Amino acid sequence: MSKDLFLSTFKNFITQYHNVVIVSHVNPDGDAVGSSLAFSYFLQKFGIKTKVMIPNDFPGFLAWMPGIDEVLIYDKNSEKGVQCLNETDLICYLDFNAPSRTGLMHNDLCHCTKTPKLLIDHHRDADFTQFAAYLSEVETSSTSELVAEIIQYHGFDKYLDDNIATCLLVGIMTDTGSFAHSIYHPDTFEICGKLISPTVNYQYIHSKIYNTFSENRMRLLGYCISNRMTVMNEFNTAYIYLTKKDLEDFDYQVGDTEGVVNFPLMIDSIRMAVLITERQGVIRFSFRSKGDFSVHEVARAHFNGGGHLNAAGGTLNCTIEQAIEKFLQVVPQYKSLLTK
Ligand SMILES: [Mn+2]
Repeated sequence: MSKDLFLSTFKNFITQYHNVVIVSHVNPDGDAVGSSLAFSYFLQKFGIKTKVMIPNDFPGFLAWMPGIDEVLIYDKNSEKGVQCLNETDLICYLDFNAPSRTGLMHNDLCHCTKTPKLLIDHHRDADFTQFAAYLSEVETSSTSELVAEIIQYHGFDKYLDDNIATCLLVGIMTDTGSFAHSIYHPDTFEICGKLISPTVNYQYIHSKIYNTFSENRMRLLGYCISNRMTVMNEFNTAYIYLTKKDLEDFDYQVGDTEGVVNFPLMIDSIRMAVLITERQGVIRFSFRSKGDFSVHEVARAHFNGGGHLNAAGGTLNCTIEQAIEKFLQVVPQYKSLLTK
């Protein structure tokens, strides 16, 4: 399904439905929440009843967003979540494309085989056979940019409001690291220019997202860099690991390690940066890269994950020591690509 076809048939498609659930991925980020809320506000303008549902809690730096109090957090109220899924006549996947990315919600989602599904996403390797309609663009900054394009197609003058613009800016800003990466074409800047207005202040939103650290979060960041970062000069790679105890020592709150993985990339020679954390009984990997080195490939081939060229995630079910050992075995396999 091409983008043109999706856009030209979208209104007819969506207005068949009256009760829509919008779901996003586990450990939701600014784009997951921003694109879902904006899409929800947009659908409400067609008289559609909507519910945004995320598998687990959002990070504290998103708590101020419009509509966030209405979001259903599945792992806090799974009964309500199941009820929502059972009553809906369309399930929209935003900012992910595989049910396995929805954590504990996964099983209940997989039971909804008869409910049609819509996909709006920018991750790789989507299986389109499960979707009644889809907009899947790998070379787009964020799902929020895709939602912005859908709304723009139907007319910003008619459908854009301050809540939608704010949510979309949060998503685009966070998925591009404040417009530092993942920008494939000038449309990203153009569309953001249209979202900003006298009542939607970019600097205010930026400050709400980035300048709201707790003291613990700031000290944890310092600890990551000074005590837990290993630079593997031979492979232009650096990694940081955090044990469960480290997180407890700094009174870890959801979102506190957000952005930590980007710091090693600020070292001139580093092509790949990795954050390895022990959380909720599994080991999580967060990968970032500069240039054309694909961390998506590394995450997919060795760490049960994937994502984008320059940003990806993965998980292993093992101890943190075993996870680091595995990582140290994998890195040399990419030496030629990392040092070219
Ligand atoms: Mn995204």
